[in-house]
Amino acid sequence: MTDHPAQDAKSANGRDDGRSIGTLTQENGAAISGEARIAAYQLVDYLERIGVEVVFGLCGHTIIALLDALGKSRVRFVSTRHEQVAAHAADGYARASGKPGVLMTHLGPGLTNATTGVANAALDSIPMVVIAGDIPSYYYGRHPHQEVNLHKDADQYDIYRPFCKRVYRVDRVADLPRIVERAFHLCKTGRPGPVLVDVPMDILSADLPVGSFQKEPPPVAASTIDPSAVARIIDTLASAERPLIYVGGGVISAHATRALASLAEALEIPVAHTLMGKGCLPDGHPLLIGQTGFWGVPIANEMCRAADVILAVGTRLAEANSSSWNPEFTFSIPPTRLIHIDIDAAELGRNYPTELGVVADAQSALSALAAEAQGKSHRARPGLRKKIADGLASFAANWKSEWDSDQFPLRPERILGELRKAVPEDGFIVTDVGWNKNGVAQQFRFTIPGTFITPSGLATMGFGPAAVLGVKVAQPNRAAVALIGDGAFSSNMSVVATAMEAEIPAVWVVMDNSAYGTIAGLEEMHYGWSFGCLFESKGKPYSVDYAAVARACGAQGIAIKAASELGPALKQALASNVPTVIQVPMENAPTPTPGYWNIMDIYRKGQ
Ligand SMILES: Cc1ncc(C[n+]2csc(CCOP(=O)(O)OP(=O)(O)O)c2C)c(N)n1
Repeated sequence: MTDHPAQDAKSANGRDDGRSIGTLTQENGAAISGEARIAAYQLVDYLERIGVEVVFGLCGHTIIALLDALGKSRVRFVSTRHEQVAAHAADGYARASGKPGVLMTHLGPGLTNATTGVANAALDSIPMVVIAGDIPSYYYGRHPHQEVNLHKDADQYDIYRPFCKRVYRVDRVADLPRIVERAFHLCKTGRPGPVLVDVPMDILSADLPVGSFQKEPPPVAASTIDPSAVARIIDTLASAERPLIYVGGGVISAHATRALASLAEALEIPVAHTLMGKGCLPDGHPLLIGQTGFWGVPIANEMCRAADVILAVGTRLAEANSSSWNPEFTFSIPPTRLIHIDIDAAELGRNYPTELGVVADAQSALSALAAEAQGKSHRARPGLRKKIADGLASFAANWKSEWDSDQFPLRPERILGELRKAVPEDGFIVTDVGWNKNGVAQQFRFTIPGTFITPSGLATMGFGPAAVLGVKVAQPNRAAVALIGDGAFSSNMSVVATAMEAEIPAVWVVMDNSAYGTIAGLEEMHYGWSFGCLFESKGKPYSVDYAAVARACGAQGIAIKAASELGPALKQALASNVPTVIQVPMENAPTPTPGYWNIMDIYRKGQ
């Protein structure tokens, strides 16, 4: 007996594990005899062996061999109602566990449905392995059912080429072990990202010699920084008048936040960050000045602009956080001097002239820099901490009273206020795009790195409702709340059914403004109305009872009717251990935008 009931059912030939004794053919065509086992079962055994706990996916005729193997293994399979949901859940799992997310999809429409989720992971440098079924290899080019073949036969894997670190198609079963090992190795080394392994269904059902999956991804030491570069950077920072450290998501994913704090404190240097870098120092740290860019905070933009030297670490210096690279708003490089450390050489020197670029892991680089900085004398920076505290306080004064507002529909800030009180410090806040992402990045306080999970590079609406599933699977003992707009929730509502089936007690707080509010606001600002952005029926606001949708799935659904109900509802939801949707009517108020976004100069209203 096994500990999995399904494993006790024997297959028709009396074996329960896909094994057969017979003659096999080696790669060179020579016959060998020995024990063989179907590739799909060996693949799933391998996943188990290398520590894969969970696979997210959706079935199709090309992958049921894998499903049979998964069902008989210890690897958990979370079956979703849409492949985009599976991809975002695998992404959320990777962010909250630090391990690669694993996604399994059917061919053609399954793989294309997952595209958005995989691309979202790619642009946020999230490690992921995508295993996709494909048409039988012997039908390549005959245009079998669901083959992608308009420009090239059997071409589905090329759809993933622009955003995957590597796309593999397995043309011979003997290649499967090597390719799967490479996929797990590549997805997490260097700059992490998704890797696709596209497997024709006949190859999943082919025999492989037992023990073919031998090789495991090698342990890889982090890329380090040259000692002479360390000395040069520390000398530059210590002698600068207004130095600044600018931090991106690479610092969080490399677990380099302690080293960052140690460096900043040793030389008394202020720290600003990108969206993905939020949490790099605990909010409230006296040297932390917050997020830069369009939705940033004024003191962060101001001090970045005025810095004489910036050390940027683990960031792309991307458009949103750099105010579209307009020198009047966030970075003025030159005259500011830039030193840039990143794991990916392609990021160095692209958007700004760079005095020194370093290709290194953020953890090893910041640790080396912090060690060199200890005890080092540096220029005095009188008044720095007061300047930061005053700057942050004067901006926060703009919305301070809204955090307690009793207004109904609620002010978005009140929702943040209740959330901060109800969710433990080590709980996860998973956002989507919209007020939720921008407001949380600007105004919400985090003290534990990695607890803010948000879609940055692709900024995908629909990420939050699904990613929270993976986050909660990765960290079942910590709270996980998705703070999302009604547009985002309605684009992926099937997540509630999946949470019920897979027993994932996620909480979704739906900020309901009956609109794609952020875009509605933009259109209103530039064109005087919000055509195409409001939820309406017969010319009147149209509102969905999302709480009732949750109840229809068997989950908890709570409709908030007064501001004072939100705090108790959150506490109850988190304590209940039941998937819960909390629907919160909210005013469509814009997030403050202290920075700049070039799109504002493009809109032109005509007749
Ligand atoms: C898949 C996708 N489609 C469109 C957009 C453009 N977009 C950015 S914000 C937004 C509105 C989101 O609406 P909602 O979830 O209700 O949040 P709100 O803006 O109201 O806070 C849209 C449509 C996007 N980012 N992703």
